[in-house]
Amino acid sequence: MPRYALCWLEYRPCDDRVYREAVINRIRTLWVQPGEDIVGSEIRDALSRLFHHTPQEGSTGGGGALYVGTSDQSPVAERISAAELGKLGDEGFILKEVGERDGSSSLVLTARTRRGLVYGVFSLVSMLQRGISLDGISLHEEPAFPLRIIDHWDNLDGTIERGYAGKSIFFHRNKVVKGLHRIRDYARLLASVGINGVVLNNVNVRNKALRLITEEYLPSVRRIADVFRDYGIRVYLSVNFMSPVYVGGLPSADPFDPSVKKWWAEVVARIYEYVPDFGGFLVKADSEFNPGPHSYGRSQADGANLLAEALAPHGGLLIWRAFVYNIQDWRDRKTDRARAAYDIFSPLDGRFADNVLLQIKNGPMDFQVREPVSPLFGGMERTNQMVEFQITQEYTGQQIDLCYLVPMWKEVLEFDTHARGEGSTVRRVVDGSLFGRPHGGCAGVANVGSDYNWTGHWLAQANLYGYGRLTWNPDLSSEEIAREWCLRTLTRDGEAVDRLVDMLLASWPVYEKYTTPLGLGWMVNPGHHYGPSPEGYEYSFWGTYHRADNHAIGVDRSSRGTGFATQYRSPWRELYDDPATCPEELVLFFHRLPYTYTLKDGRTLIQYYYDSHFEGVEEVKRLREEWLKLRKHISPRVFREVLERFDRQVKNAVEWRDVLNTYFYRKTGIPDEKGRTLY
Ligand code: GCW
Repeated sequence: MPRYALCWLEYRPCDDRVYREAVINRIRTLWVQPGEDIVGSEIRDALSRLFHHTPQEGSTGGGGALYVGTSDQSPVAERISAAELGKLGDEGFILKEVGERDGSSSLVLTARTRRGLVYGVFSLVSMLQRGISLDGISLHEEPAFPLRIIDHWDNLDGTIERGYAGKSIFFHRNKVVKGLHRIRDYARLLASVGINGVVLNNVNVRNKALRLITEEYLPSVRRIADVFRDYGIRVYLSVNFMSPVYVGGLPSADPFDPSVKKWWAEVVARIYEYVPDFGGFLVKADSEFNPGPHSYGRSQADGANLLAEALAPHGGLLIWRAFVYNIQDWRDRKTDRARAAYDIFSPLDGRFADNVLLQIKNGPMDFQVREPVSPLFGGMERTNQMVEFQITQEYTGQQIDLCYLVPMWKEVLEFDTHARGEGSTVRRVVDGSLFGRPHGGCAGVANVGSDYNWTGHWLAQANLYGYGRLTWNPDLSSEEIAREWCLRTLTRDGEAVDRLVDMLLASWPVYEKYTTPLGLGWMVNPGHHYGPSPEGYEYSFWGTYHRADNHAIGVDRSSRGTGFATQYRSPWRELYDDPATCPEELVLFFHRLPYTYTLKDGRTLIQYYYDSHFEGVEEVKRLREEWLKLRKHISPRVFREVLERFDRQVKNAVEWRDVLNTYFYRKTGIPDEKGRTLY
């Protein structure tokens, strides 16, 4: 018995005879560039499992062949014009039907680099799985973002911070795992959706993880990097800013101290001896008890540049997180955590080295079910920027509740910052094009672990898949991505796929309905963050308050309050500033409003909250019913395990409904207009 599923790379034999014949005729012979064993075995494996087909090897010169090789290989160069090949970028590929001299036709799959070939092969495999015709095909794809990274919050003891799918697949009891099979399949899964970087360890770098950058661990890091390299993926490490002290035994980690600079330069040089294509470092500093440059009276730029300078000679990147804020006294109403990143970083624009990227969470707070887009995107024009998404569902149901996040991420990428007039989307900020920056991209916090299905909830695989696909091509719709994933992973039955896609697309709005709609956020149980606790964070030092009393709720972040809304460019700053023009789904993020405030459809705020929670529960029950209708299309194990998750989700939704509605009823004394039960 395999110990894990292969997700969307589990090839179920094709039962469409016509399609099978067509593919076999198109790929009677296969020519793969010598040395490209990985690429060759991927295509052979897929053909044999999907179609029980083993093509002849080598070039016949006639039609019915598939040629796979980089653009400098003669079978490729003979068949595709130099002009066309010249348009290939570093990671792109071309898949094309070409005419042969005898009037027949062949297929060519080519790229400038190995990495491009890997993406091309997996893209071809995806088409074969979905039964897409190769007749007349002419495809040239390039990834939208230069960096497409997955961040792991894995600790060396094997636990995962905010992990909901078992233990780390990299680390076990302070060592790198022995067998690398699963890591290899993980690399295949990631490469198959276009990922090109992986950060192996948690941004909270403690205990043994501090030593990953030393010779104690570098031989093991190399083993992992060797596997990922086969699939074009670079390895990165999270490091602790205080490493010179904690690891090097120096008295200080001050970025201006020459001995600190020297220490980092030596550490980095050693890493590159083991991993010549090492990607770089990810750093969480001056954030949630991780010290940073502020401890030495230095700026965030000083801190980042210190490490960037050590990495630069080797071509490494330094990814610096913008998740910097101070802890707060709940009595203090002036400080606003939402403001922190912009206040700290925007004055430093232009001060970061060219190989530094600022990694900014999608929202100004912390991965809530709904937040506005961070105003830092578009607030810094001379700094490389990355957006950080949370694939792991810390605040969105912890892979017990269904929550397909691609629509949320698309909204973020499509948000218009107006930094350079209309069309200045976050997408164009982080792909580097808007401000002409050399680096940019996306990071997603992984949702995988050692569970058989990798993601706890089988359907949460769609988020991992979707994150990759979106960072490759953000023009794909949420629906297209969901459809691809369902077809490749669950079933080829058209109606069943339609139903599944509808369920996925409904899931985020439904989750929002029964938790904290209108942008409120934060009413979760402290610590683990699952389930409701309306005042769980109200009197803490985390800066995450709603300040409900018996008249009103919410933080006034308008120009009359903390001023957060003024961190945006026009027209957003004006639109957000006024509750009447603020997008309703965010109205309680920006405003403090009385419970009797009238929303656009005429309902009061309190009635909206009641309705939303009652409806949310009904909709979760409907999702469960929909799942029940799919029994005959889904493998028994997946069916059973997903049903078990839906049962838990229904309970969770009921809990949210009853706790929140009761909380508001007791605060306000206002009954539900429809007379439903409040406790
Ligand atoms: O969302 C919060 C999490 C922390 C996490 C932190 C961060 C890794 O609750 O567990 O720490 O964000 O992003 O640094």
